[in-house]
Amino acid sequence: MKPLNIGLVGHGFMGRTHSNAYVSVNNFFDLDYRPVLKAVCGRDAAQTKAFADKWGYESIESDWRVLVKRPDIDAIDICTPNNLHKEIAIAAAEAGKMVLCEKPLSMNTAEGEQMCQAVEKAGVANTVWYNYRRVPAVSLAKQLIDEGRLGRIFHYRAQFLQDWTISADLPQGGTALWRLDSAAAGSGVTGDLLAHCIDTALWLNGSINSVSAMTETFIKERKHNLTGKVEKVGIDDACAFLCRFENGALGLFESTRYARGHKALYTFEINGEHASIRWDLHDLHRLEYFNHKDDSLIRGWRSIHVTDGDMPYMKHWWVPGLQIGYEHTFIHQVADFLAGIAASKPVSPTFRESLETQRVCDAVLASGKDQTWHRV
Ligand code: SOE
Repeated sequence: MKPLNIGLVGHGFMGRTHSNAYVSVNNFFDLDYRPVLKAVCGRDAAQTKAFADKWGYESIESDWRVLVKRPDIDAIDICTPNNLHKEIAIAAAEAGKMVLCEKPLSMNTAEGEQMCQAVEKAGVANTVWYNYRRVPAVSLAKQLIDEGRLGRIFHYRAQFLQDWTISADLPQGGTALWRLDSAAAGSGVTGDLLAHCIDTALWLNGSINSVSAMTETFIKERKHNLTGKVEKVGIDDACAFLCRFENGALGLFESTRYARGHKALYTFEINGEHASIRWDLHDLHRLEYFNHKDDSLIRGWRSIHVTDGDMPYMKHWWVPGLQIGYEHTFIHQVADFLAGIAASKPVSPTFRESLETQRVCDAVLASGKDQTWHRV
């Protein structure tokens, strides 16, 4: 196996999911490449060292500018807050490195476009970690739709509900709470959660043409961890939007961090002419399927346990009936990325494909502001 030397920037929650994927992937997938954990980069030397020791990174860096220039690094993996994605990705591409970037691609479309141009000009492999595509049940949904089993699609409905920011005492900004700080995150639930729903929707149901959104910031001021002062909150706490897809389907999307009782409830339902499907992250190994062509006496919603070897990704895991979870979606993305570079083929979603999600997010946020329909 050829080594692929990884330089990871950032070692929070996503740094862990990606590192776990790198160390596990070759145990389950037969690939030409093997990720080597060369270096992890972080601002706090003690924390970065502890992370490196835990996951097996060979070295640490405190400045990503040094990391991206290291000749022993092949691929830069960006797990930082969103406001650093652009600068790091462009510098990495200019240094000839492959780039794997956490979602969302960028703070906005304009930044994302610059990132696309940088990786395209450098001709380096690139991908964005929209991991939910690679839940086997979600990949199966894609297969069923592409096979035409749903027929014409009329409705696409998705929600991503959380409740972790309800307390007005929760500060914004800094290590764990940068998602609440618009300067670091760009937006709130739109870029953080709806971006997942939009990525899946574009993949499953094609382009979105126009959107009409409402956004709300329920807690208007929060103490800022970096300045110590109470500051205006610039993110959207909740967002709901209607949309029209290119294929004529109507879309309905909702996301909030104020849905008491819901921690990470990502669900979608798609209604077609012949069949419907729905999926729920809390039951991620199941795909619900209703086929109108079934004999009417036994017609009803069936719950497909997506664990058989002929279902997407599952032949690489255990035996039929034994399910896998959240962390495996990242392993699948690494496996696909490594197979892609071996075959010199782009790995979806590329930066360019993810820019489409960014465009929809921008249109949603603009519509939330002026309360009119926006074309994407
Ligand atoms: C936010 O809480 C978050 O961690 C997102 O940033 C992730 O992308 C999502 O998968 C789970 O929720």
